This record gives sequence, structure tokens and C-alpha cells, in this order.
Amino acid sequence: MIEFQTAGESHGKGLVTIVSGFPSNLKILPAYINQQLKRRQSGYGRGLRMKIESDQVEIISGIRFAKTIGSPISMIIWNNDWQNWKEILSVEGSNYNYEKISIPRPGHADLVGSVKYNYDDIRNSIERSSARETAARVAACTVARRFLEEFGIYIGSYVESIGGIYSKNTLDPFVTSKINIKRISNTADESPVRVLDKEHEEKIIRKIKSAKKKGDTLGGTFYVIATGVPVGLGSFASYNSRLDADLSHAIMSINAVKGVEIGDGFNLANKFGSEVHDEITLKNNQITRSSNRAGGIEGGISNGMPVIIRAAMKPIATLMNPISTIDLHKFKTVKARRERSDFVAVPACSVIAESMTAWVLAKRFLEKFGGDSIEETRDNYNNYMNKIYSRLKKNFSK
Ligand code: EPS
Repeated sequence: MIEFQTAGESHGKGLVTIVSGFPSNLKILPAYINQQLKRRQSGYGRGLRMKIESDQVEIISGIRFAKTIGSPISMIIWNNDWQNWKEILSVEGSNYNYEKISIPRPGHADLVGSVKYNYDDIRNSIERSSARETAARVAACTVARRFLEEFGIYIGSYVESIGGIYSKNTLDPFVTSKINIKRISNTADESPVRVLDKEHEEKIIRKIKSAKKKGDTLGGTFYVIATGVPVGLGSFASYNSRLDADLSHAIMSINAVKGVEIGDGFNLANKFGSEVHDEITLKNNQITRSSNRAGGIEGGISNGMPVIIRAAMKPIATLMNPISTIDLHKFKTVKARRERSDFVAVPACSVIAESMTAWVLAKRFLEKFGGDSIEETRDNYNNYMNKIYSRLKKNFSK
């Protein structure tokens, strides 16, 4: 089973991750991981922190001569901003005179974290709950992304809406079975808000500018799509092995995500069954579906169609024009505290969601086909794929 853990505070020395369970001989270079880290840092509406940081991974173990060796891969992303926080986040403790934070921001982890962990300074909540942690996740999950590419599985994303402005539906993922997600995601990467149409890109940027001017923030929705996923990942055998449940958990775990749909999700609830379910058809003697409203998953198992996830991110909780809260020190109503932050992070969130999707798919893939080396895994995969039809025909011919 593959696993990863992350550690690190937003303004601490750095972010650390340990990734274990991947087979040996998987080709991977730091530059490949850095490329994904860069994608996570981009997007119109980010705060000043992204100008300070230029996230790069330092690989400590697990990779030799650009290939995995089967041992745990450990990585560090150093925080440039640490220089400015050495005293405030000191490990040893000192007489450094700093201001304790007692005013929680509504919608953030500030208050709940302080109640739960019995903190006397909201700074402790802020540091670990910050979305900065997702840099380490992206580094870890990029190993999974690289692994999946070996088997022709590609994951990409695009932003659908920001602040209620929906981009034109240039792609209907539920009708098209042939989705070139690499090309689509590259197009999204060229847009500062990761949308696929220029007209709405401008409208969205205007809306972000006006939110920023008002000291406000915005959320949005995005799609993540994985193509090349073989039939048979995940299982209906138990609640915790269902692929859709697994993906929902992974996406919902990303900071500020408040909604996740698989396939056409909530829309499906308003329709007749005959309008919803994807007909099973034959194309060149291969089993396929006439549509993909199920989002590539039936009965908790991948069905060979593209896996489609849609998610909603709430607006960032730090407001420069703050709403009301309580000062825990004085126990009276005040305006929430301002803290340097992003105004919009939906484009970054879509990249993080791609990463988490890669992780879940790699986990389920290795659960089914896993070997100790990439070669052994490939043999297992090929053996299964080559026999799908002959087995079906043999079993049902009796
Ligand atoms: C982030 C780093 C943070 C924030 C943002 C995401 O840096 P700082 O707090 O120093 O500005 O920009 O985090 C939040 C939105 C949050 O609420 O914590 C990053 O690296 O993605």
C-alpha cells in the first residue's frame, strides 16, 4: 500500500513529505515535481507570499540515478519566508516579544483549532491549517502522477467558475468519451484563472479585481478529469474500498473545498433514470458507453471511461474588509483580524485536486496490479488487460 505523510508549518523552516510503497525503477526527476509545484503556485488572485516563494523540492532519499529504488522517498520544500519568522516560530522558545493572536477569522480553523488543542495563541492554528501544506502534498502526489503516466493514465483540470461567473461550456465531459485531458489542462494552464474560454477569463479577472478592491475574496468550481483509467479500480466489496468515496475524501480534504461531485453529480438527482444512466454499447467490438454521466465509476469501481470530478471551493476566509468575530482576550465583539492571504485560489486548488486524484488512482492501481518493481507491475497490468475480453467471452459463453 502506498502512503504519504506531510509535516511543516506555513512559516516554518520548510515542508516535509515521506512517500512510501512505490515500486522500484520508476523514472522521476526533481524537475518534474518542481513543474507541478510551480503550477500550484500560479493563478490570478494569489497573495504576496507567492512572490516570496519559488517552491522547489529537495529529494533526500528513495531515488537514485533518476529512478525509484523502492525505499521511502523523502522530500523537503524550504520556505523562503522562514527568515522573517525565525523568532515567532522558534523551536527552543525565547524572550522574543511577540503579539499573541486572540481574534479568530470566521470560516478559518483559528477558533476551532484553539478550542480543540487548548492553544493560547491562534498562530498555532494558522500555521498548520494553512493551505501552504498542499505544496508538500503536490510533491508527494506527483510521484503518483508519474507512476500513472507509465500506464497511459493522465490527469488534468480546468476551472469552471469563479465568483459565480461560469465560463462557456467548451467541453461537455459527460457526452465525450474521447477527452484529451493533457491538451485541455495545458490550455487551462495558459489562462491566469485556468478557464478554457477567453471571454469569461476577462469577466472573471474583472470580478476578482473588484473583490480585491472591496477587501473581499471569491471561491469557485472546477473539474478534474483522469483518462486512461482501466476498468476495475476500487471495489463494491466494502464501504472503504469504493473509488468514488475514496476520491471524494481526497478532494474534500483540500483546504476550503466544500463540495464534491462525481460525474454529473447533483444534476442526476433531478432526472429520470433513463436520462441518467449511460447506455452500454459496442464500438469496434469493444464495450463502451454512449455517455459518461456516471463519471467513469459504477458500483464504486472504475468502468474504463474518464473519471470526472467536480468540486466547489468556498471563498478564502481572510478578508481585508473583515466581518465580525469575538476577541478571545477581551471577550467582546470586534472585526476579524487581517492576515496576508490570497484573494482567490481556485486555480491552485484545481492543481492540488489533480494531485490528490493521482494519489487515489495510484493507490487503487497498485492495490490491484502492484509489484515490487515497475516491470513486475506492468506484467500484472498487461496480463489483466489482455484477458478482459477473452475471460468475459469464456465465462458467459456457457
Ligand atoms: C499558501 C501560503 C500562505 C497563503 C495561503 C496559501 O501564505 P501566507 O499565509 O504566508 O500568506 O498565501 O494560505 C491561505 C490562504 C490560508 O488561509 O492559510 C500557499 O503556499 O499556498
